[in-house]
Amino acid sequence: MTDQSVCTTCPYCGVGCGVLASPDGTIAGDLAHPANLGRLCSKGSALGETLDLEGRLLAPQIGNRRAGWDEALDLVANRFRAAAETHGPDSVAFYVSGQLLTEDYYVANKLIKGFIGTANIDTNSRLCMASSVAGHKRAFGTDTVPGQYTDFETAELVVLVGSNLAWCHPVLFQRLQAAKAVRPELKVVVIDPRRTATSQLADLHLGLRPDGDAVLFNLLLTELVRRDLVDRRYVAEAVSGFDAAVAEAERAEAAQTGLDSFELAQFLDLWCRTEKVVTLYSQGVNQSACGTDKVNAILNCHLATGRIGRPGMGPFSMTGQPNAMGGREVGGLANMLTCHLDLENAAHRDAVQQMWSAPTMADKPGLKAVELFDACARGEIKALWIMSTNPVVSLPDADAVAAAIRAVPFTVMTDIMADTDTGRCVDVLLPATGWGEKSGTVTNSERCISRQRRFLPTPGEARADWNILADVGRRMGWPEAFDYRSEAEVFREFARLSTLGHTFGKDFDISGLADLTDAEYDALPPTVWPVPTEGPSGGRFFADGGFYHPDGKAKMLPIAAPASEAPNTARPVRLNTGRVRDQWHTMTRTGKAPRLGAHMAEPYLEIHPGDAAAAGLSDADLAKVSSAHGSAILRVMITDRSQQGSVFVPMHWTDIVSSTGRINAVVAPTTDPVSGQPASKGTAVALEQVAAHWYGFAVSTATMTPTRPYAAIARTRTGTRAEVADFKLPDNWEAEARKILSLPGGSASVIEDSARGTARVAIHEKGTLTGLFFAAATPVALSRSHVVALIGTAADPIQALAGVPAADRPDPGAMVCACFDVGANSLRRAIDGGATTLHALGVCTRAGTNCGSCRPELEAILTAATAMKLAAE
Ligand SMILES: Nc1nc2c(c(=O)[nH]1)N[C@H]1C(S)=C(S)[C@@H](COP(=O)(O)OP(=O)(O)OC[C@H]3O[C@@H](n4cnc5c(=O)[nH]c(N)nc54)[C@H](O)[C@@H]3O)O[C@H]1N2
Ligand SMILES: Nc1nc2c(c(=O)[nH]1)N[C@H]1C(S)=C(S)[C@@H](COP(=O)(O)OP(=O)(O)OC[C@H]3O[C@@H](n4cnc5c(=O)[nH]c(N)nc54)[C@H](O)[C@@H]3O)O[C@H]1N2
Ligand code: SF4
Ligand SMILES: [Mo]
Repeated sequence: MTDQSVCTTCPYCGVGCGVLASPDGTIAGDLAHPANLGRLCSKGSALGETLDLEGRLLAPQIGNRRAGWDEALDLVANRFRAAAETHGPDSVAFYVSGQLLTEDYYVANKLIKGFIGTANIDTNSRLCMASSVAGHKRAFGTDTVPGQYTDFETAELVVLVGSNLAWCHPVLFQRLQAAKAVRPELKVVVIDPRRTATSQLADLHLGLRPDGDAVLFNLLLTELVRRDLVDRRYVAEAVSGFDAAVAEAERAEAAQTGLDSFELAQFLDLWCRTEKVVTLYSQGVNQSACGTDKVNAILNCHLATGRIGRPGMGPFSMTGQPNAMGGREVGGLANMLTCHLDLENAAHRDAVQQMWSAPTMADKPGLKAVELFDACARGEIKALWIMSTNPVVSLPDADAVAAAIRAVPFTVMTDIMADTDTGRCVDVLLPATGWGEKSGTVTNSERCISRQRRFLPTPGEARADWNILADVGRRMGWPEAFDYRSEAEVFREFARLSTLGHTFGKDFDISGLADLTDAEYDALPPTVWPVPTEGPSGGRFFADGGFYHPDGKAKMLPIAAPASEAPNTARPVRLNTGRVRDQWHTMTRTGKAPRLGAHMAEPYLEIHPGDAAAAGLSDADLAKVSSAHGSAILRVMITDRSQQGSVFVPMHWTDIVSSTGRINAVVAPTTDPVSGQPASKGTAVALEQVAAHWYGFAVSTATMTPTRPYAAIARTRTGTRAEVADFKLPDNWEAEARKILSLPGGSASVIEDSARGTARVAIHEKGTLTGLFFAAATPVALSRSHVVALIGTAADPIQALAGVPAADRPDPGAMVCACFDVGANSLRRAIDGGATTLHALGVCTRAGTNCGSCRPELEAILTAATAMKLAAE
């Protein structure tokens, strides 16, 4: 690292890894950070490729014109004040994000709940953690994750429910993998309807029926009772509701899980006879119409056995975003107050109001995300401010969300990027400083508060989110309450407020940090809360009870099986959605990094061979996926990783990079009745083949945009690449290619074969190949990585149009290792050459030797190659 490197925290997932970052873009893992001990995944390692200013929003914009800050903020303050005065405070709303820093989040909450006087602030955490929050509160009386990351390493059994940890929390996955390598007796069970990179590590993969989780854990509860494994003392002293929970669980029917009796028995037996068990869960649990029930079904089993809060055991809700946890601390959700206090408790409200010297105080829960945008559509919201989230891509029924935003008379968005799907729908854009340019704190999944520190200059006129919010607060008429000069001041105020947590017997207390000097705040090391003024800090919760319901006990809840859905003949397939390894949500940042774009370069539909046959789909076809809400067109990827009846589509593609890949246009806005969290993993859809007239692949030194009925753009090291398809033949292939490639200049070489319906165009300028375009009547079959590598070189255009690598340039194949650009073909060649272990592959090709995110895929390739060899012998 350079001398200028700064210790900061990764802006992506809830693992919350420590990063050493330099202004020149050099990035390394922080050996001293307890979350990662020096490791970084592919996204973290590629952070340096995302820091350029291309596409950034660098000045406020009103409509399409650039404006000064004074004009923009006066407008925002006036319109919000006017809306609240004319239509009441509930006509105003904020929609914020688990990617805001705690300081930003705190100021947003204070402004709207204490000063504007409405709780109409919800966050994208509603789409993410709401069911866990609700489940925790129902069971523990508080929203608290009891355990620590080290529990994974000391457990004897780790059960991952609805979590693709290998791709979504890769560094924690690596810690688990390393622990298992040292202690092979550590067993791992993965519960997920589809096989994933995570199941590669599993001793047992339970491909249960979607939403079969609550029934599965009910079966476990009854098995624990049957085997007399209930911790009677713990239950008597610390738990209520045991009998009712068990009585309901006894109604569970094994058939509802869709598992065969042998694998079910294996799981029950493992869990029952292993004291040290951690059950980690994520969006396969939360994002469901019965998500909160799933959470409580899991918590019930840990409570009944007292396996909670002790080293190596406990339930563990994995947070998604870097500050999902911090948002919960400041009370970011519409039904929460700051510092784990209750919005509906008058004493709590009064105490906060007094500390804030606030003129008013929201006294009833506000609208939850999906309801909030429904209210926008009905005309009930007159002024809306969206910060650090891209709801036109990430909320279900997303086309309706876009229309709802457009229906609000005054809308503002604070973002770092100039052109986003949501930004296209709003009136005012305010430029925020991004990661590396701003400073504050985030809290990760294990309650560890870490500093994000500035190491880059402020670009253009951008300002920190807390600073923009505070300025609007001052302009709305509250100069003293929002008179912050630094993020440290905001943090101290928040820490001071958390003494109220202590006063009211809540667990969230960081009052021990209330007197940090600016220098101490700058130097704050990773710190696990609670941090009270006196007494021990950090640690686990609930080993000896001490819950936060009025009786001090935890509650076990009776969990009924979800009602079975009637078969839907018009839309017979269930749409499951989620993440890919190398993209972050709506791609505004990871989409910039060439090495991250290569892993999965277009939106796809993972489908079982049986479903594909039923829908008449072949590999690499285009398929239209439609629901009652909308449709998307995606590339077909046939695989038995998906179970029959259920397809998987990644959530990341937007209108900025694709014409038809924004999958939330299809997802139904069904929500969990308790938490209000959308069921993003279970929409009924129909599938049909889309027969395009021609299919194409294009690579260019220019920035291409998605202009054809099917198009998906990804970054490359020399420009962009695109997959395209259209329903009509162009009059002239060269003109068509130039339009797609965005290359009006240079000379063209064209090879057309109208009999076979193929056309190939190379554009070259001054001896350099600037664009290549391949079109065919069927999906173009050629090595993408080979073609991509030719752009910007002096390769002969006609030879390049052959599309096949010359003997001296072997085709690397689909990219697997993002750090060293190692493709599947290169790996297979190395295996054929005798590299039959992960280590040997690393020595031969370097694959998997940097961030390690691709190791599960390397193992899968090794296993498949070994199986092929065995079959051949
Ligand atoms: N690479 C990458 N990493 C990320 C993110 C990202 O965008 N990209 N985002 C971060 C965020 S905010 C979050 S919330 C996390 C999410 O992290 P995860 O929850 O691990 O990720 P998902 O892919 O959304 O879903 C996990 C799995 O749930 C399964 N699933 C679907 N239905 C069911 C079901 O009924 N039961 C069970 N048991 N499983 C089911 C899916 O098949 C999927 O494999 O990832 C974080 N990390
Ligand atoms: N179908 C389906 N939908 C889903 C999910 C799913 O699994 N399936 N998962 C859901 C989940 S768990 C989540 S968390 C959401 C995530 O969905 P979003 O929150 O909508 O996704 P992001 O792309 O992370 O959006 C962050 C935005 O903030 C901007 N930004 C980055 N840094 C800053 C900053 O410092 N300040 C400001 N003001 N802006 C900044 C980025 O450019 C980007 O526009 O998606 C949800 N939607
Ligand atoms: S696991 Fe990867 S994305 Fe998550 S915090 Fe660590 S480096 Fe960042
Ligand atoms: Mo999330």
